[in-house]
Amino acid sequence: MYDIKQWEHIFKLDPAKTISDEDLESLCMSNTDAIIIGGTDNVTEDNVIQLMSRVRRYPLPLALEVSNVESVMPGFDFYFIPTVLNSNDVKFHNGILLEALKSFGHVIDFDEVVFEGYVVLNPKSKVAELTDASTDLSIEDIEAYAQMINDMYKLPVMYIEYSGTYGNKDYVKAAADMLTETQLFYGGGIDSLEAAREMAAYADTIIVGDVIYTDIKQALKTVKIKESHK
Ligand code: 1GP
Repeated sequence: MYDIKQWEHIFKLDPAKTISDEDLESLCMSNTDAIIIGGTDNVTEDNVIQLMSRVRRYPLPLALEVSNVESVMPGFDFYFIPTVLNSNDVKFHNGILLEALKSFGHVIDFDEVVFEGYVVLNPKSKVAELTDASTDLSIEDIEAYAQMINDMYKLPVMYIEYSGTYGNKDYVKAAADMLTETQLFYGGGIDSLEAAREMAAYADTIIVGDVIYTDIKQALKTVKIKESHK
């Protein structure tokens, strides 16, 4: 069984975007710890199943980050379930989840389910717009969210999400300093090894997305954070 706690680096693939076999192979054969399939827009049963079967040729853990109930399917090692704590819409806290549990609660293997406490911080990102997130947060807000996630909800993962833009490392550090049990994920705008190193100094796990589609070489270089840790 895979141990998520050990993961330092993850590539996140968007099923709505196109990737060549060659690029996919180089990502899967890099030293990354896992692949997540997930996106905000146009995630369908069709494009998820296609990408899943392509990634499954390679021997690394594969997770689905669930964005809608329609595109959930068996065959993944893990199911990452976001709850967006700074969303103003209860649907993105537990509303979608309630519907999903009513339909599928009896068949879910909860050993494969990882609940992620999201804090969305880029106001221009699709995820912030979709979830109506309050992104204008102070360091004190971040610390309180970290405490909420670590000490009260006791979620396994806190995800600081700057999707599409590089974040404020002081915020990532503030969260990291509060967490004692919860694993800290950081994602957003990592487009070089330097950026990856900077965030990996605070976050337990960094997530690299967009740059895969704009500069595959730089994307691959981000995996080198793992060498410097050992
Ligand atoms: C998106 O956190 C991930 O959900 C990664 O962000 O696409 O900006 O790399 P980027």
